[in-house]
Amino acid sequence: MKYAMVFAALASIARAETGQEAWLRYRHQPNALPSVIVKLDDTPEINAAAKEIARASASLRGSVVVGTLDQIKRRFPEVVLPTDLQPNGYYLRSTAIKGQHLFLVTSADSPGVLYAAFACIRHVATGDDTFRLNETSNPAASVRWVNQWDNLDGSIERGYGGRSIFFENNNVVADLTRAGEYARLLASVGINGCTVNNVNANPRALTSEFLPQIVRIAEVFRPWGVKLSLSVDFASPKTIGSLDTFDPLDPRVIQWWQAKTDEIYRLIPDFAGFVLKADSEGRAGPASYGRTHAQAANLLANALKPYGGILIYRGFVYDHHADWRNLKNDRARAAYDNFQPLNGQFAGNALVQVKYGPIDFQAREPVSPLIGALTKTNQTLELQITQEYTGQQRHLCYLAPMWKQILDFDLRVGGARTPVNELVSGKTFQRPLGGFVGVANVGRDANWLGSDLAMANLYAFGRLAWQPSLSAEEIAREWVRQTFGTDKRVVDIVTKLEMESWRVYEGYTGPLGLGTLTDILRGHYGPNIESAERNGWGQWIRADHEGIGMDRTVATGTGFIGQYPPDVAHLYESLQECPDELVLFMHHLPYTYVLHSGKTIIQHIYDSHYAAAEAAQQFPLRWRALEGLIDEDRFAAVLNRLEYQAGHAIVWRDAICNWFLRESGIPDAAGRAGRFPGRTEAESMRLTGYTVKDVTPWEDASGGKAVACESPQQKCTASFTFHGAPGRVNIAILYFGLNGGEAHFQISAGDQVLKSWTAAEHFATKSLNGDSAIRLTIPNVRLQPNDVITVEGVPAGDDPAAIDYVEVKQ
Ligand code: GCW
Repeated sequence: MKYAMVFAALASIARAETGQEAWLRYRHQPNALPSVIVKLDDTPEINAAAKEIARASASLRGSVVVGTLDQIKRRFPEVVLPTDLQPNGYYLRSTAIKGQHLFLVTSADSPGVLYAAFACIRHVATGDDTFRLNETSNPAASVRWVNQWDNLDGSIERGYGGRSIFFENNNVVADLTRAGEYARLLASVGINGCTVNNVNANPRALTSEFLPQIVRIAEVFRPWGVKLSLSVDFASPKTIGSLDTFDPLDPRVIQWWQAKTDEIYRLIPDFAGFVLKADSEGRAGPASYGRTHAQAANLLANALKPYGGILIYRGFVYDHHADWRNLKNDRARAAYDNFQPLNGQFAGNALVQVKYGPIDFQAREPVSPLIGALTKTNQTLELQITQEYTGQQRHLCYLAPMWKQILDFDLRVGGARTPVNELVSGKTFQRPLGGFVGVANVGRDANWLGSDLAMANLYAFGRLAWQPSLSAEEIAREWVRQTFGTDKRVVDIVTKLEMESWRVYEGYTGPLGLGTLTDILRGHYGPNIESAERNGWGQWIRADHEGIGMDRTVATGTGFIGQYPPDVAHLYESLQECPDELVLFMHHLPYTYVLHSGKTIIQHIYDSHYAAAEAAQQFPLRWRALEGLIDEDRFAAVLNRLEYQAGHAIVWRDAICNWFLRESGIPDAAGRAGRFPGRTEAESMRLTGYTVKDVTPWEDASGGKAVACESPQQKCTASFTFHGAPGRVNIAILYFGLNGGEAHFQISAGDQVLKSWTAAEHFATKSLNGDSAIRLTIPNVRLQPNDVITVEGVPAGDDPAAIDYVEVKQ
C-alpha cells in the first residue's frame, strides 16, 4: 500500500442547478462518517478514481480500496479475485477480511479502476444496496469514442449546445476547464476516446504551430482515461506540407505522414489515432489518384502502428451529385458499394466507421447492410448523439430505443444469428478491434447539449457502448435518478417522457421509413418535403400524385435490398413481410395501399401525425406535475422547451398533412387534415402595415402565406373579430422568429392585453419557414362575441415580426 487517505464527507452545499453537473450531481445521502480510501497506486486514473469517490462521498461501509487487481492481490493475498477481466473491465466487491470491512474498486488496468469508481458511485446514487455488491463488468468493445464536429474557429457543425469547449479564433481556448469536465463525464460512462475536431477537418490541426496547443487538451483528458484523437484532411501533405501530391502510394507522402505521426507521438505519447473522412461531400481522398479507400486508410494506419494508434476511416462515402432522373440510382447503396469490395484489405489497426443506417441519421432507417459485409475488416458503429435530424435538442427525442433496435437487429450473416452489436464490436468474426462512436457535439452551454433532457442521449450512448444488452428504459431510469433525484414520481414521469419521445417525434415527422422529411438542403430541422427530391443529394422519396417511396427491391428497384444477407433481404423484398415502419424506405406504393395495420398509407399519415402531435401537447402538462419536486431552474428550462415542442409538433403535423392532402387528393377519413376550426389566417385579417408573403415551402405556413411587417412606421397590426360563443378559450398564435433581430409582439382581445413578448429564439434561418415557425398558446382567455383580437408586431433588424395565423380553441 503506497498510502492511505482519509477524506471527510463533503458537506452538501446547495448549488445552483445549471445542468453542468449532468448526472454527476452527488446529491445522494452522504455518509455520516468519513470514508477511508486506500489508494494503492499513483497513476493519473487511479488518483482521479480515489478523488472521485471522495467527491461523491459515496456511502460505503468500511474502507474503500482503489487499485488494480495486481495491487490488491499483493496487499490482500487472501482475497479471491476474478480471473476473467478484460482490458478496462472492472470488479466491485463488498467483503470482509479479518473482521475489517473492505470495499474493493478494482480492474486489470488503471482506466478500469476509474470505471469501477464511477460504477460504484452510480450504485450509491441510484440507491442500490452496495453492501451486497459483487459485480464483474467487461466492456463490449475496445473502441468507445465520441466524435466532436468542432471547427477551429469555435463553431460546431451540427452542434446545438453553444460554441466549442476546445477552440476559438483558430486556437485552442485558454481555459480548458470545461474540456476536463467533459472528459470526466465521458469517463463516468466508460468512454475512452474523443476526436476533438470536425471530420470536415481543417488542415491547420496538424501543423507544427498548432499541435502544441492540442497537447493541452490531451493533458486535461489524461486523468480521465480519455484518449485524444484528431480528424485529418487527406490532402495535408500538399496543403500544409510542401509536397505537390497527396497520392497515398507516393513514398514522399508516406514519409510525410510518418514524420507527422512521429511528431504527434513525441508531444502526445498516448495519442489515440486519426479519423478520416475522404472522398465524401467534397473532401479530398484517394480517388484523386485512382487509389482505394483501403490504400488511403492503410497509409495512415501504418504510420500509427508503431505507437499502437488506430485509424478510423469513415464509411460515409457517397456521390452527392447523383442523377435523380435515373430510377436505378440509390444513395442507400453507396456505403456497401464502396467498401464491401475492399473487405479484408484494411490494416489490422484500421477500422471502418459505419453510420447505423444507409442514408444519414434519419429518425428511422434500416440497419446499414455494410455492417454485415465487413467480415474481414474492423468496424465501429456510428451513432449520433447530437440530434441533427431528430429535433436538434429543441424537441425531446431520447434515442436509446432507436439505438437498441439497431444494436439488437439480427443481420443473419451466413444464415446465423449475428446481431449488429456483436458484428461491430468484433465478436462475430473475432476481429482484433471494434466498437461504437457517438457524434456528441457538446458545447459551452452550461448544460452541454442545450437541453437537460437531451443529456440522456450522451449518457445512454456511453452505457450502451459498454453494455449493449442494457435496456433503453433501465438506462433512462438510472440517468433520471442521478440527474433529477430518486423521488418515485420524478423517476416515473421523466423516464416515461424519455421513453415515448422518439416514437412521438417520428410520428409527427417522416412516416413509414420515408426519412425525417426535414429540409435537407439547409438546417435539417423544420419540414420541407420536396427538398429531398430532384437534386443530387439522393435522399429521394419519389412522391407523385399516385404514390410514394423508393423502390429498392431487387426485382424492380435499385437492388439495395440485395445487399443484405438472404434472410433479411427476403424480409424487406416481400411486401407481405416488410414491416410497416420501413415499407416506404423499401417500396414505392400507392397512397391507397393497405398496411399490415389495416390502414391505407394516406390514412396512416394523417392518423400518426394527429396522434403524435396530440401526444406532444401532453408533454409539457406531464412535466408540470414535477413542479416543486426538482429545482426551479431546470424545471423552467425544460418546460420552456417542451412547450415550444408542443407548438412545433403542430407546425409539423400541418405541413405534412397539408402536403399529402394536396399531393394525393385523398381526404382524411376523420375529416381533420386541411380543416382548422377556429383558425384565422393572417392574410385574411384586417392589416395595417403588414404585407402578405408567400412562404417557401408552401406547406410550412397555413394557407401557404404569412404577413410580414416591412412598414416604414415600424409597427404593424393584424386584427379580426371573434364571432364565437362567450366563454374561456385557448388562443394559439403562429409567428416566426428570424435570425438577425428580435421582433416584438403583443396580442390583445378588446382592450385586454393577453401577452406581450420578444422573439428571442435564435433559429439558423432568415426565412419564413418551418424552421422559424413558433406556435405559442395563451391558455384560459375569456372572450365575448365581437371582441376584436389584434396582433401588433414591431420588427427588429432582419426580423419582420411575421405571423401566420391565430387560432381560437373553445
Ligand atoms: O449528416 C451529414 C451532416 C454533415 C456531416 C456529414 C458527415 C460533418 O449534415 O454536417 O459533416 O453528415 O457525417 O460527415
